Amino acid sequence: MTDARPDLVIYGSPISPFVRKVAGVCLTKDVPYEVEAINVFDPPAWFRDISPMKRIPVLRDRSVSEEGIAGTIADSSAICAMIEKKHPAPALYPEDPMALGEALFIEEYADTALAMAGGLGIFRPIFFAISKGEEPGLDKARDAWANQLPPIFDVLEMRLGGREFFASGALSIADITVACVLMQVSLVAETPLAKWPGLAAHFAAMQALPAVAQPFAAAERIVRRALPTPFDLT
Ligand SMILES: N[C@@H](CCC(=O)N[C@@H](CS)C(=O)NCC(=O)O)C(=O)O
Repeated sequence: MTDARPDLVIYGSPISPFVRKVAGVCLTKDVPYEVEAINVFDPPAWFRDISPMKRIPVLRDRSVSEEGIAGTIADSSAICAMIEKKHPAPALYPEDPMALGEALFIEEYADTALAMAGGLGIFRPIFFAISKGEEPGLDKARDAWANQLPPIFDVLEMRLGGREFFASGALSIADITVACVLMQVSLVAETPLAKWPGLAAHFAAMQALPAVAQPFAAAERIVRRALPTPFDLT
């Protein structure tokens, strides 16, 4: 009897933009994976061993080990780089050294600055409050939309420079990451980007990619149960 389970397991939840980023990379490369649900705020003891910073996602490659720390990688960026090495086509990391550096910088910028403003500034104050039966933190979210995100959008707009992709003229880890992290805002609020036309076009194109749309749809199904309509933060 053959084992039909995929080698790759993503521990986490599609509500995490970093889980969706890893899923997006797998889908782009047509690599089978499954998501095993972990509540990161109350994880089982074994999960703490494989996630030293108590964060999702963690990847397990069952072809390496089915249990323990062996075969696991914490952090979405490390995970995506590992998947690229194991499944090189289509390449999501530019060959050219400078373009590679640019793509990795945009990935990091989205993972930190954009995730901080959009995730901690907007998604959490709204969704976490609603999930607990509390009033959504709309003042905090409106402040993040009005003050924290515009300078970040300015940077992304400038780096795109009217191009279709952030680096090397092709889809890369940078594009997938920006889209997945920005879509965290879309889960709970409208994301009007008219002031940043290049970013708006990029965002629309990325949202239309099945590899980005499919994990987002899984998150949306969960979020819409508690929040049927995203808020207008303007
Ligand atoms: N740099 C990490 C960030 C992961 C991260 O922050 N994940 C969030 C969920 S979106 C988390 O696990 N948060 C747990 C917590 O805040 O306690 C990565 O890219 O994987």
